[in-house]
Amino acid sequence: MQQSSAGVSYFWHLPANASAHGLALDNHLKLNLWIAFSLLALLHVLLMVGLIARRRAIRPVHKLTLEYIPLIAFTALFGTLAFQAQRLWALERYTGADPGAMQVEVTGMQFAWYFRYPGADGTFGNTSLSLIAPGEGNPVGLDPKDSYGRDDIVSSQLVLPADHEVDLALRAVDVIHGFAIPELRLKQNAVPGQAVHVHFTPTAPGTYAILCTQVCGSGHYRMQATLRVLSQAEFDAWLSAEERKAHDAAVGAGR
Ligand SMILES: [Cu+2]
Repeated sequence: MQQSSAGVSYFWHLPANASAHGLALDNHLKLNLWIAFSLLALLHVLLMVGLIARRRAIRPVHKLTLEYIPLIAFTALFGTLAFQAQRLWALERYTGADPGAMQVEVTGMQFAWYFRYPGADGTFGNTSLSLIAPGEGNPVGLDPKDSYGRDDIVSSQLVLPADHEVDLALRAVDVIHGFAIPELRLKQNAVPGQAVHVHFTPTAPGTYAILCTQVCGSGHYRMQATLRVLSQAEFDAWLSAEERKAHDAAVGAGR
């Protein structure tokens, strides 16, 4: 379908895809819409034929033709579509993350998103709900006694390298929030008490809005963050700068 200069398909009203898995989902969505549209048109034609035929009092159609054959055909059609959708979304996004995928933890709270990277040691430090204090620079509740947490990087922006798989662990500390990035064809609830993993590969460098898609309270409308997808070299430079900041903060706090 024709794309505008901003990358929006006018016919389908979809934002330009920026993930490795997005094209297959877009194609499946379009296939579903074409099938629904075709069936709508076909059933209207059949309705008209039925109305005209009844007036002419032709012989009745056999029950097998009228009921069972369409029933079996629709069951097979929608069963196949549902099975394919389940494979594309539930199976591919939630299982089988690459062992080398980058680990990032996402925390949703009324009304902000925070992103945590494990730092140079590759291990997340412990967190505790009782230690959460956004006003004091500890929005995810990092435990200062845990040495693994000393190099953890906490950011209000999600920054990722292009063409590298990322494994997100979604958390929520108060109510259910909806983590959504339309350009990455990604949407998953963050549920208190759970760490929901979803993995994907961003492909197009750029800046994208991260939205909350669950009405989570009076400030829901402003619960937004930004995803920046960078080249690998730019990402490495950003990560080094953040690691230095985290180290200086830990030294300053006497950790
Ligand atoms: Cu929210």
